[in-house]
Amino acid sequence: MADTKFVPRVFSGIQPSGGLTLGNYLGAIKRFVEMQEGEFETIFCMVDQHAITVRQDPAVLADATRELCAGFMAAGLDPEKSILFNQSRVPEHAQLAWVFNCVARMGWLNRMTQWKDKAGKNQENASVGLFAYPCLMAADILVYHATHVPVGMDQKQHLELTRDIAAKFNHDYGVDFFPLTEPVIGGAATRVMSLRDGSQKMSKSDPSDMSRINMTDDADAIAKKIRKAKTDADALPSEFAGLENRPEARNLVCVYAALADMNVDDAFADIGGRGFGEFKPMLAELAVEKLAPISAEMSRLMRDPSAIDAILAAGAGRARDIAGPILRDAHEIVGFAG
Ligand code: AQP
Repeated sequence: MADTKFVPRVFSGIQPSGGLTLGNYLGAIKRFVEMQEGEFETIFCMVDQHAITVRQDPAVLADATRELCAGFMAAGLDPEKSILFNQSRVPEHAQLAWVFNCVARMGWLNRMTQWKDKAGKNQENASVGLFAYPCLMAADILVYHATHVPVGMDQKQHLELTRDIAAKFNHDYGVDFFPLTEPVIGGAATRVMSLRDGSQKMSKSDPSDMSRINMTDDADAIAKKIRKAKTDADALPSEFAGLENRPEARNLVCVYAALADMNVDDAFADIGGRGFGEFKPMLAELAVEKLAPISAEMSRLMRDPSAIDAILAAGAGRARDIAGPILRDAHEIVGFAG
């Protein structure tokens, strides 16, 4: 049986369902890099099987996967330190997901807000994969016995479901086999909002490009999007508490603090009391300073797609070395012969 003492291990993933956004960077990738430098074994995945739960253009998906890998590395993930790979290369994820489809209950999945948001009023026409997405996500995590998962706030509910699935599996089969994985949600920008609507999450699949900052945007595009970002007429208050009921202003302040590696209260020493005519150029300058080197490195890496493919293939091999024995043990617990 696999070791059930659970070595400290981080898993997280991002879908290659479009270009990376500032939300993905601040909510997830920046945290991945911090955890890579900590005491954890770190595994980061381009979750291409999640991406096809909604329609993807096959001509675009493979390159989007490579670009995501380039984004990971450009932001500081090192394939020598972290395992980087794409999900479809490691069949153990889908195999364990089937077991979890049989553990999770329909009612649990029906309550997922991402399912409700993405399926909308047209649930009959949504894919079965979109509905079962959280079971595959639980398998992504638990097939490595991952103990910690860094994510943005929007994924908190799916992480809770992952714990419910692990607990029910352990209970139903009378084992202590899967860990109850801890979500790691932190930093000043755990939920980066759309630049056009402070009530909506910044998202790669938002039809409006002006709603988001893409990791591949150049300095002019970043400055323009911040200049045109929706705000209100008032100057910034002197402390964070004064931003209640001002979602767009609050969002820009959180982005500023996260980019500056400050907590929001400290950020007010720089920006408190300023009008948007002053604050927006400060934010644009900081965003360009932090994001331009990442974007330039992504472009450089993307010039050699076969090198990225080699990194993904090597990462998949290392991932399978961990996932294979855990899946075999899970199958044995379930009672599969052979
Ligand atoms: N706006 C955000 N603020 C903070 N964190 C965010 N994340 C995504 N958007 C924000 C975090 O990024 C990780 C990867 O997310 P994903 O690509 O797997 O799926 P998602 O959350 O559905 O991201 P998008 O951009 O909204 O993709 P689409 O539009 O394809 O659905 C997660 O850790 C997430 O929390």
